[in-house]
Amino acid sequence: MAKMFLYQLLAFMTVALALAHDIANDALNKRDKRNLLVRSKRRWVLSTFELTEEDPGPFPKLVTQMFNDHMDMLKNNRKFRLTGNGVTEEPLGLFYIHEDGSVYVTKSIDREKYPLFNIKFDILDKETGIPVDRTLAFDVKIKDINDNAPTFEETIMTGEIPENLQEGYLPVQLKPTDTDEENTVNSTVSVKVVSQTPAEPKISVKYVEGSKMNQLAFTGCFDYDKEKSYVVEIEAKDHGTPALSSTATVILKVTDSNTHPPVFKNNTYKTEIKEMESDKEILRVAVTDGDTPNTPGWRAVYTIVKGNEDGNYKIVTDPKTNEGVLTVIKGKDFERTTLTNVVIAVKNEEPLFVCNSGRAKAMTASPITANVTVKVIDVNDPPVFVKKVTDVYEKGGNETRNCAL
Ligand SMILES: *[C@@H]1O[C@H](CO)[C@@H](O)[C@H](O)[C@H]1NC(C)=O
Ligand SMILES: *[C@@H]1O[C@H](CO)[C@@H](O)[C@H](O)[C@H]1NC(C)=O
Ligand SMILES: *[C@@H]1O[C@H](CO)[C@@H](O)[C@H](O)[C@H]1NC(C)=O
Ligand SMILES: CC(=O)N[C@H]1CO[C@H](CO)[C@@H](O)[C@@H]1O
Repeated sequence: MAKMFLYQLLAFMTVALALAHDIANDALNKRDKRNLLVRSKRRWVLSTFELTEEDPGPFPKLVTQMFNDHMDMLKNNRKFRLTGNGVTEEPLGLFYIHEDGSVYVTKSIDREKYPLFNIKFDILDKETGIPVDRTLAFDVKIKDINDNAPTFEETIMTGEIPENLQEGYLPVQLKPTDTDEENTVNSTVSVKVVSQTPAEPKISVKYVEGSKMNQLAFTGCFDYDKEKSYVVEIEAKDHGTPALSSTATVILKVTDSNTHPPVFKNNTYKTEIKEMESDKEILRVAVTDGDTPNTPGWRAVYTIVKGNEDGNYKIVTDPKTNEGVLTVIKGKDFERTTLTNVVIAVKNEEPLFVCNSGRAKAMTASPITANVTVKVIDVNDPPVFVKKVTDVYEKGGNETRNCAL
């Protein structure tokens, strides 16, 4: 095959030369033609030879036999020379040529390190060392075998997942790589979960369309109160024969979400205010919450849902104690009210999350309320009124009385 190609090539070269130098050629002898060829900068790739990587030998091993029509005239005054990758360039001395034109390889080659060698080939005058023909070249392509297992970027990966994560993807991307030849079965990798502890919710590997990437996914819901951490063993396996594989461990840490609503310590409270009193704290209400303290699922948000139609009160959260602080902001008139029922409600900053038979649901739960009875105490003789003495005359009468209202 290589031999035939070379003959065709030489024929072509001769034609090309004849066209380029048709006038000069008549005057040139064969030797001059050869010099012309040598001077040319152009190189010809004769052919590509294939060697399989990690060949066990024995070495040296014959790669190919070089032919040249000048060989017939050699009469032992010519010699061959190889230069280039694997000969005079790294890795040195991998290939050599015997004086009969046979090219040998001296040891096994790792394709993942050296996938291709470009080697130049000259015929020299044995005495002067001057090339007697133009430089030719050939490639040695190293054929892949499945000698690399796919590997994950890290053998131990960690991820944090909020307890209230809706089923679907987990924030763990899996990007295994396989250094065997691209776009072949030897570097095509499948990823799967081989084990997980605890077993629920079920964790799997899902291919993300478009991103050409695998990601962990799950069905069901996590429960921080039951399990706070998961250990997932994953495997990457290539499609070679036999297939090679490797594993990695993913540790998932579950973080608490709002799965417990706040509950008032008391359902009813009593408090009092003095008539017309304002900007005064009148009650503190406390809640208990099963979620992790100082998280949005634990922090309470209080509101007044009833009894504040006139805007007399406000309720805020004490950031230190998580208590609800009820304050009267506008004095109440005794004439109108003596007992008020104020209904306060509480929820958490984060919506309540409930998992019903393995299905996550963000709940809009009915508000949790408590009743506060506010008693407005009548304050006698407020100083402002003492001064305001008014004369009142009895209609139709001639008697004058002083009345303090
Ligand atoms: C994959 O590797 C095997 C040897 O393990 C080899 O025979 C085969 O040619 C390679 N496949 C491809 C497509 O390179
Ligand atoms: C609050 O008072 C209302 C009547 O005004 C009553 O129906 C409700 O049960 C009370 N709530 C609590 C928590 O005591
Ligand atoms: C809450 O209720 C308990 C009894 O359940 C009682 O001892 C306590 O005084 C009450 N606190 C308030 C602020 O009403
Ligand atoms: C001016 C006037 O009408 N005076 C009368 C006030 O009332 C007394 C009785 O309570 C009468 O005797 C006065 O004549």
